[in-house]
Amino acid sequence: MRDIKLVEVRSELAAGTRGASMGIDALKVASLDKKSDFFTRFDPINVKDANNYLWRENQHPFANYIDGVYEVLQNVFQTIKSLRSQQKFPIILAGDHSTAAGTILGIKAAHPNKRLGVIWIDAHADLHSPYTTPSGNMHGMPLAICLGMDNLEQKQNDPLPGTVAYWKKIKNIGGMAPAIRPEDIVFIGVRDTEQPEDYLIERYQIPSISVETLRKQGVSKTAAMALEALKDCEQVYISFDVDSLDDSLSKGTGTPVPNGLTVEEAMRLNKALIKDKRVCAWEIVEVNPTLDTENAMAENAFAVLETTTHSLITHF
Ligand code: NNH
Ligand code: MN
Ligand code: MN
Ligand code: MN
Repeated sequence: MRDIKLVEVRSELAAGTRGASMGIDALKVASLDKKSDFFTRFDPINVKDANNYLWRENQHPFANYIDGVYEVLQNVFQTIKSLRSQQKFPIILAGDHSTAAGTILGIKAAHPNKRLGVIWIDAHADLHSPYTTPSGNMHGMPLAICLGMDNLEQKQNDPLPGTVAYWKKIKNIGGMAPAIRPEDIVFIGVRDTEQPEDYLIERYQIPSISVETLRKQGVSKTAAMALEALKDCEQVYISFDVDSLDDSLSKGTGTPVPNGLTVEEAMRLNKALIKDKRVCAWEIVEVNPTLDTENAMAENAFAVLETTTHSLITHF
């Protein structure tokens, strides 16, 4: 039996378009429309956001609202560290993807001696730092935070000293940086990267399973491959960014990308992955209903959330 705890983080600051904080409530609307009892089964924890920063001027080019993002990541970190210390299984519903760094750092802090692997299902690699970001949006940075990597070899930007100070503080949340090693990441569905990210993927040989490969070899083999690549890890975290789905299904996410997964593929993939006993947390992010028509992305994402949770409950 897994002791599931639902965690809600209405994060928003690290995305480039507004509205991701409403993604969680859009998932709830989708569940009501489907007459699902999902949200009656869990008593969620609400992690405090810092969305009030949106009404201030951004002080940090190349790491937008990093002062507010730091606050949110601290809060996520504390929550996840505490849940993992009590052996609970967090299912995290978040707005922008920067929260994944708080989750990973929290998992690591609860069990510092257990090597942690990450399965990153996303159209993007989220390996940027303030020195390489093309947009300044920190949802493109969570893996660099956990790896403690600035990637100065590929430097494109000159962040302000105040920004650099916050970046150092963020990487050091929990005080045990780096929380993960590059060889302990597996990408699935990544298809929209920038040159500085390609450099890191190539340099550290980070496995990246394309949508095409997944389709060719099938979902079960793909899940097995991903888990096998993390065979030296004692715990595994799965991060599901809904922009891994194909952009023809819905435009309800900040950065939709063509040639992505079908909902069916995403459901089967997550369902298979979560059956590994080392998996200790699962996260779904980046639903933005303000960019959508008829809540299509939330409906797709809710199907993935419900199926994955069901697989977790029935398997253990
Ligand atoms: N790599 C781009 C950037 O840093 C896009 C990141 N957007 C995401 N990541 N949604 O998952 O701006
Ligand atoms: Mn992402
Ligand atoms: Mn993405
Ligand atoms: Mn390996």
